[in-house]
Amino acid sequence: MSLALAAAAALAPAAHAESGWGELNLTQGVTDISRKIYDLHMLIFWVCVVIGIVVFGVMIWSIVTFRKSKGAVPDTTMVHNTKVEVVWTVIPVMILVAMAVPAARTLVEIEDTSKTELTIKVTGFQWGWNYDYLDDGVSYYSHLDRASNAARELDSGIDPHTVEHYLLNVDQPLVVPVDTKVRLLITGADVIHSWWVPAFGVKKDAIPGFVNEAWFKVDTDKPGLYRGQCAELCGRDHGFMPIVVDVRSKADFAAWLKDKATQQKPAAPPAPAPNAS
Ligand SMILES: [Cu+2]
Repeated sequence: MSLALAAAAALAPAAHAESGWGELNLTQGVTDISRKIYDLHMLIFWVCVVIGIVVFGVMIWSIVTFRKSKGAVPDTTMVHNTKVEVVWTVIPVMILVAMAVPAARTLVEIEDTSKTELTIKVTGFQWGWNYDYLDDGVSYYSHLDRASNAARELDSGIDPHTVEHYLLNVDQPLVVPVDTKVRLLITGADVIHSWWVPAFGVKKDAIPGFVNEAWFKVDTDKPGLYRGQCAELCGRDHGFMPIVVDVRSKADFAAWLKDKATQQKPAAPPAPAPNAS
């Protein structure tokens, strides 16, 4: 048991590396929540490793030590033995309860959408996303970019490998500031979609008639482009509605939002609600 834990401790830093075997692991993401989800994943992973080593260890040891050729005689009192039954029920229950505590703590944090600084309504539709900055009157659609769209067509003659970020690029990304608690109100316009950006630790269903909440707060030193996809099989073009989030500094974001708001002013009043067209 202690040997397994020592091995776990020795191997743990390797899992953080972004190359070699580390690439097989989850990424840590760029938000506090995504890191907590990662830590939770690692904790449960090592609990599973220890359980695996202990169970297989006992099993292999018993098979080798009590084999027939060494004159072992089956112990029939072990069958339906109450003591044994109680022990191997109580121990797993205790392990499960112990794992549920940190998991519940993280879940509560994920669901806590209080004290948000910016609210954006996200509407999934066949096939793309609509982003609506509720407090600023800015609203626009985000579709698969032209290069990917041209290459994906049947007999297009374009090699997808030549298209940068093939099927993972959009015409207009969602723009958000760093170090800001952004609340997303996620809904669907036609069928169920799911807004998923792994680096933020956010994956939430976009269901027609429901408004789901999610939030993220990107680290101050991690502006950049983050990509995701629709994570709910939503029909023919499910694979062609990627998500790109452009995380900018607070000043850059404010300038962008102001620009966008003045651009959209004349067209804004007649639009009653985002509609799939
Ligand atoms: Cu979808």
